Amino acid sequence: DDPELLAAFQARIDAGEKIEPKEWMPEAYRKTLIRQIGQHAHSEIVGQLPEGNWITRAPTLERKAILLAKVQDEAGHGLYLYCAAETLGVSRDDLTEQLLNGRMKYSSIFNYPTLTWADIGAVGWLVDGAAIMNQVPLQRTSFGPYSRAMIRICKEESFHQRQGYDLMRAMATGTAEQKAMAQDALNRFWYPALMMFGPSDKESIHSTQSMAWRIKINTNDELRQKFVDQTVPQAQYLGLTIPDENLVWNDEKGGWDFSEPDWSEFYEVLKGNGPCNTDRMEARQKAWRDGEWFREGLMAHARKSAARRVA
Ligand code: FAQ
Repeated sequence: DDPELLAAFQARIDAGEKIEPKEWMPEAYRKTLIRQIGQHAHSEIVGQLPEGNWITRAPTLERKAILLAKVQDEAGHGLYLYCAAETLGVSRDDLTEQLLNGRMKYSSIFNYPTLTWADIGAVGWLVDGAAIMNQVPLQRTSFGPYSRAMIRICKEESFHQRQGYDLMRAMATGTAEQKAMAQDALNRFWYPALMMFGPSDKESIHSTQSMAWRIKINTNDELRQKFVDQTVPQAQYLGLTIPDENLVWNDEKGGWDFSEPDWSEFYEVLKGNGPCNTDRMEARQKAWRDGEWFREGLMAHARKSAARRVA
């Protein structure tokens, strides 16, 4: 890339301007955005699976309607994000193919199973809670279409987080058995939720460049710390215990000290060796195969309508 163009581009970023799809951008900026937005879109789509698993078994009609609406919202988020990625010159089919052949990732968190109904509460409270912590700053990301998608997504995401917390509250104030289920869900989801923010800053390969381009606004560790600080009092209010013996308030930094997740587990999950990686990919492969006749039908219909307009 021409150094003058690069300098002018960086100056626009530093001035807080939004970059729009048809404007000049460095190839590496475009590639980073496709990677991040694409992964984010795939996460929303794959993220429907752990919760979809409980729609038929929700304990009341009200909880079922809420869960159904939430899972539908996630599909919508995936679609906004695929549209944002498409403005960078990549097609949705291409992105889907890259997910299905393992060249693109989705969030590690969705490779963990939802074993009990309390897990649905833990997903809303912790997984959506972590997602919002990461996505609120992304509303100010430098690429216009991504930033606008984030504004809409964050509104829905905060409803998701609250429904999760409300479900946990119902469980935690229920029978002793229900409270134990809530605690067990917290125990299993705590560290995987911390991993959602990505590796520690020392290990994060993309952070420095992505922050210089304002694709990312905060480092992985900054957001993880904010998430812990927000979540500890919420757990205390529920009367649940965060599964970390090293959790202690640090007056000096004005935040909680906490244990790092087991990073070797994180990298194993990324390599495809998490508890549900195979199931999740098989479910997506099947959905793609099962949808083939429908995609073909839509294309045939589009061709016919176009021909009719010409005639
Ligand atoms: N899982 O250098 P960094 C949701 C990869 S929320 C898998 O730090 P970066 C809502 C990373 O891609 C979840 N891979 O990377 C919902 C890179 O590998 P690569 C989705 C991860 O990009 C709730 C390598 O590790 N949210 O879906 C993870 O600067 C409930 C090195 O890492 C977003 O995607 C991980 N957790 O920072 C839906 C938010 N962490 O690509 C349904 C947007 C890192 O070179 C139900 N994304 N890696 O092969 C971001 O903010 C960033 O991409 C980070 C990672 C922070 C995730």
